[in-house]
Amino acid sequence: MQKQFSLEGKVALVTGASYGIGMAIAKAFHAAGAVIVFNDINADLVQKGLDAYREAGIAAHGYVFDVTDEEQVEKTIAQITSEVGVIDILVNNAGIIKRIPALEMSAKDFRQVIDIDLNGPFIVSKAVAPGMIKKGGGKIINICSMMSELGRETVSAYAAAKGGLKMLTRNLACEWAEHNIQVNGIGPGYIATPQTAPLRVAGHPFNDFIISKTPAARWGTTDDLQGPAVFLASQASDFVNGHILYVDGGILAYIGKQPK
Ligand code: NAP
Ligand code: GCO
Repeated sequence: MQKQFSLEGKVALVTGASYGIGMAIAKAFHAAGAVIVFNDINADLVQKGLDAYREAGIAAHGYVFDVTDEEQVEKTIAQITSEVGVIDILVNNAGIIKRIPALEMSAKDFRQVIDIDLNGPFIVSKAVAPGMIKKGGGKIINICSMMSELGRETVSAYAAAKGGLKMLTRNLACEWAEHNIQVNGIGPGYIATPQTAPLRVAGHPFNDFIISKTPAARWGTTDDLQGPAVFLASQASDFVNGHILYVDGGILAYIGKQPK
C-alpha cells in the first residue's frame, strides 16, 4: 500500500510555491519521494523559496515565470524538461484574489484575476501535457476553492475564476484520460496563509464568521492539504478523474449552526 502513495522517481512542478499552500504541497511531495520544481513570478520570490526549501533539506529547482505568459511558460517548461526531466505531476497553485465589491471592481481587475487563476492553469497544463502524453501518463491537480461552489460579497472575479477552474478540471480530465493523465482538483476551505491574513485579524468579524461556518470550528492549515495532494499525485488515484476533493473541515456539508 505504501507504494500506492509513493512519488519516487517523479518530477513535480508546483506553481506559485515560494510559500503558502504551494510550498506545503511541494514539501509533502518531496517526503513522498518526488523531485521538486517550483516557480514564482519574480526572482526574489524564487530565491526566498529556494532558501526555505534548502533549510528544509530539499534541493528544489526554482524558475521565474508568469503563469499567464504563454511564451515564458512554454520556454521554461522546455528548460525544466531538459534540466530536470519530464514533468510527471503538475499542481496549478499560483493564484491571486482581489476583494472588491462588484460595483466598484474595474474590468481590468476582474480580467487580471481570471487571467492568473483560470487562464494560467490552462496555459501551464497545455504546455506540460505533451510531455506527459509522450511518457505514458501524468497527474494534474488544480487548486480550486470554496468559491468553486459558493459566492460571497467582494470576490466575484475570484469565484468566477475558481468556478471556471472546476469545469476546466473536469473538461481536461475528459480530454486527457485516454493518455492516462488524471486531472483533478483540491478545494481548500479557509486556510491560514498570507492570502487570508487580512481576514484572520483577531476580532475581525470574518474570523468568527468562518469559524461558525466550519463544522471543524477552526481555520485549516497548509498541512491539512498535504495528504490529499499526495493522494491525487500518486497511483492511489489512478482511477480518479475530474474530481474536486474539498478539504474544508465540512463547510460545504453544513447548513449552519442552529440559533440557540
Ligand atoms: P498566496 O499565499 O497568495 O500564494 C500564491 C502564490 O502564487 C504566491 O507566491 C504568488 O506570488 C504566486 N503568483 C501569483 N500570481 C502569479 C503568476 N502570475 N505567476 C506565478 N506565480 C504567481 O496564496 P495561498 O493562500 O498559498 O493559495 C495558493 C492557491 O490556493 C491559490 O490558487 C488560492 O486561490 C488557493 N486557495 C487558497 C485558500 C486559502 O484559504 N488560503 C483557500 C482555497 C484556495 P506573489 O507573492 O507575487 O503574489
Ligand atoms: C475569501 C477567501 C477565500 C479563500 C478560499 C476559500 O476572501 O473568501 O480568500 O476565497 O481564499 O478561496 O476556499
